[in-house]
Formats: sequence, structure tokens, C-alpha cells
Amino acid sequence: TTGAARKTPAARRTRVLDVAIVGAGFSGLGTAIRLREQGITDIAILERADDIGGTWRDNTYPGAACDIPSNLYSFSFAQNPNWSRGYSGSAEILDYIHHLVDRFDLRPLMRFRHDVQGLKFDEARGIWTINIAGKQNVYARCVVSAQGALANPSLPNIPGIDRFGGKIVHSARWDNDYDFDGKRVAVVGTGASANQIVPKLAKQVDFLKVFQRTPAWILPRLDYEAPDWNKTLFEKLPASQTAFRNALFYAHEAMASGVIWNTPVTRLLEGLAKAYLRQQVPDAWVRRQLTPQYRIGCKRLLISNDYYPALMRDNVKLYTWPIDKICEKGIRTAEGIEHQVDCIVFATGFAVPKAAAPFPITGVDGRQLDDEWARGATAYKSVNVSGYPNLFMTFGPNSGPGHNSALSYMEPQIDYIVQGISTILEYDLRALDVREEAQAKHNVELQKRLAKTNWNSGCSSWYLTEDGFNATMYPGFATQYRKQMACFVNEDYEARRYNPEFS
Ligand code: N01
Repeated sequence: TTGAARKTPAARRTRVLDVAIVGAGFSGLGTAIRLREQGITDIAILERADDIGGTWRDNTYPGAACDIPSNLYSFSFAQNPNWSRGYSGSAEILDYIHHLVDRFDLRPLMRFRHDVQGLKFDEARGIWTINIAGKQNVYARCVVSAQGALANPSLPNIPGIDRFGGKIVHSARWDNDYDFDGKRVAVVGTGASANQIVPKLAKQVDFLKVFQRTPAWILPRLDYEAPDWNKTLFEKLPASQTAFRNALFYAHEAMASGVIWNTPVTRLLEGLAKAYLRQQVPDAWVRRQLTPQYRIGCKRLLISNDYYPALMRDNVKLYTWPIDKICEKGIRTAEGIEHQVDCIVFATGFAVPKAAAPFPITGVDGRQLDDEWARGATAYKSVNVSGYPNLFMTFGPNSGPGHNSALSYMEPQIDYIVQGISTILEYDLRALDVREEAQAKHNVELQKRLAKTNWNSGCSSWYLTEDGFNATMYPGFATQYRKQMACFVNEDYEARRYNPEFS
């Protein structure tokens, strides 16, 4: 493309990329692959770390795995016939991501140790200035913000946390050099990460104390080791893998009908989860502690075969008294007991940018995304925000899956973004900006639908802001999301051309 941006006097002095992608995780890499397929090749991927992989590079805790079947947790355009199991571990998923980078020759696009600190749009030139920590600015006509919603670990604000004399580890920043053998360890949190950590750690440590604030709904994981004949079949007959993948997709869609909304499927899933709990935990008192008092789906539904058995081990104990404070030697709970431990594992989740941009973003006329999102993040179809032209987001507001593979939501987002960027480059636009009315209309409809979901049924979760605004989840099936994203609606956007005097 011959961008007019490069014809302006200022632009002539600076190298302006067609597209800068922030983040070398699944969605950043997927976007680069699809852009290249459309002939858009002037791309850089800015990554703050020194390697690719995003969440699968960062989460190296014992037991880290995906709770979505591997055949569904991979790109439809790059299926892997060789998954070793039904549900793969993080190392195998990271291998798959490395394989993608090699297969699609993405290494030349990478700029590692590029930590984006801010974005600013120059309306006259139609160029984004990307501020990088300790490095020169990068300039691009289009930016894809693909840095991930769950990238920054969150340590809870528990009094005394700085005074603890032992080891502190966060699930998303595991210390693989720390030797857990024979140690007394506390795990704080019982969400998806803790659910995977506890069974592995229980086998290694002397004693494990699990501090639960809210129990999770848990269903068994139907895992299996993939037999060789299965791999051969998928390799020789890719259509068989596509068919299997589709079957998994629709099974998850069926499950979503009970996880997202209160339907008979919700009751069925709750009944199954309670029956599973009864079968796994014989002690009635412990069972009561583990029985959620909120509707299934309100928080993330967990899938595990080994969490309940781990809690039943002699060297593991569940504590449900609230944590009062952290002392030099351990954790003090509200009933006055001090639990002395060598290490505290915080499986307390992530600092989710619910109502804040991932970094300062300055749009048209100096507007700040943080200000606009002060009461909760909103966007048009989760990818564009009015007043921030040529900026696209993956997993932006209200794009989170109910209970299906994140990749089933990611691919439609990527294809939509590619349509938008192609339009900008093909028609040589200075700015392609979603109309405010279109965004407002989209969000009125969205919030109406969100109000009827299980996420808004009274529990607290990382899906909601403190005042209950849901800026994370998409209130519908993945099939509906796909439909919403299938076509780039030109009339919902304002296209601005270059000022002829610059040409
Ligand atoms: O974090 P979470 P996570 N005192 O926020 C507790 C994805 N993921 O890392 O429920 C005591 O879910 C908190 O208690 P409560 C997935 O999207 C995917 O586990 O707030 N406890 C909760 O139990 C997931 O949803 C996979 O009352 C405190 C826990 O910490 C997301 O990541 C695997 C506390 C935090 O749970 C986050 O999961 C792992 C405090 N002060 C993660 N503060 C896959 O398999 C918090 N807690 C794909």
C-alpha cells in the first residue's frame, strides 16, 4: 500500500508502519498471520517480554493447563493433529504457539523488550505514536492492542503482606527455582489457577493449607491420552479433526446455555456438580464448605478431576475463615489462629483493566480513554472505540467467552480487525472512526442482554467492576458473536481522508 501518511512532510522523516500489534500472545500472532494473508506485510509486533507466548509463556505454575479441549483451543486455520491429550498442559500449548511462529515465519516481525507505555493519535497525519519504555517511539497508521486482559498478576491488599518473612509466589509469576519439597505452604485463592496448582503442590510439600474465600462450582474433566491412531487419522484426514472440533464447539455451546443464563441446563449442571462433590468428598462438613451459594456460571465454572481428591489428602487442609492479616511467620485468620508457613502462594488472579485502558491512550482532540472508561469500559463490537480511529483491540470490552474456547471468539475478532485495517489501507484513509451513535446503540443492547445473565446474578467476580458493571463478557453464544463480527459495517464508521495540501 502507498499510504498518504508517508507523503506528509513529517511522515517523510519518520518510518511509519502500516500496522503495529501490541503483544505476541495468541491473538497478536493470529492477527499478524491473517493480515499477511491479505497482503498486509508492513507489520511489527511489539512485545514487552523477550519471547512469544503471552499467558502460556507467563503461567508456568505446576499443573498449568487449559480447561478447554486442545482441539478447540487452537486456530481453525492451523489445526494440530498431534495433541497428546484431550486437555493439554501449558508446555504443549506453548509449543504449538512456537510452531505457529515458525510455520508462518513471524520471527522477523518481532520486537521484543518493547514495553508499550502509551498511544497518541495525530489526527492531522493519521498516525499513532507509540511510546516505548526506554526506547524510541514507534509510529504506525493502525494499532492492534492485543496485550491480553489477564496479563498483570494481582496481589491482594491484605494487611501485613510486606512483613511476611518467608517466600511469596504469585501463580502467574511462578518461581521455578524455589524448592517446594518438604515445605509448609499456604495457597490463597480457589479459582481456576489454584484448582490446578493445589493437586500438584500437595504431592510435593510437607503440608498445604488452602485458604478459600468463595468455593467454585467444579465439574469433572473428561481428559484422555490421545491414541496414535487418532493422531494419524487427524493427520491423514483433516476433515475428521474439523468434524471433531465442531462437535466439541457445539457441546460447549450447549453448556453455555446453562452457564450464561438461568435455564434448566443451569439446574442440570448444578445437580451434576453437587453429585460429583458428593462422590469425591465424603466428609459432610468439608462438603458444605465446598458447596457454592451462588448460581453456576456467575463465577467461572471449573473443570477438574484432581482438586477435590487433593483436598482429601492427609497433608492438605481447607480453611474458610477470612484472612485477617499476614504476619512475619504466616497467615492470621479472623478466628485468631496464626498459620505458620514457609511460603504463601497467591492464586488471586489478575489486575483486570475493567475500567481503565491498559496504558494511557490519547485519541482525537486529546481525549483520554481512561476518562471515557472511568465508569466501565465500552466499545463497538468489542474492537473499536469512537474517537480512537485506526485502533483495534482483541478481547476488548464484552468479548469474553461464556463457556467456550477463547479462540472461538478470537478468530472472529481478528477477521473483523483485518477487514477494518484492509479498508484503511485500501482506501488510503487518514482515519476510520466508529460513529458514537453506533457504539452507544450497540452498548444499550448489550447491557440489556447482560442484565439477564448469570454473571449479574449476585456474586462478585473479575467479570464485574466494583459497582457491578460488566465490561468483560459477551452475553451470548459464540455462534452469535461470530455472526456479530462476520461483516464490517461500513455505515457505522466515519472515514476521513487526508488533507489534499499534504499530498
Ligand atoms: O483468578 P480468579 P485465577 N483473600 O480471579 C481469591 C483464567 N484461567 O488466576 O472468589 C482471599 O478467578 C478469590 O476469591 P473470591 C480464567 O479466565 C484460565 O484463578 O474473589 N482470597 C478467588 O478464589 C480465570 O477465570 C485457566 O472470593 C482472595 C481467587 O483468589 C482467570 O484466568 C487456568 C483474595 C482468584 O480467582 C483468573 O483465574 C487458570 C483475598 N484478598 C486461569 N483476593 C485455563 O484453564 C482474591 N482471592 C484456561
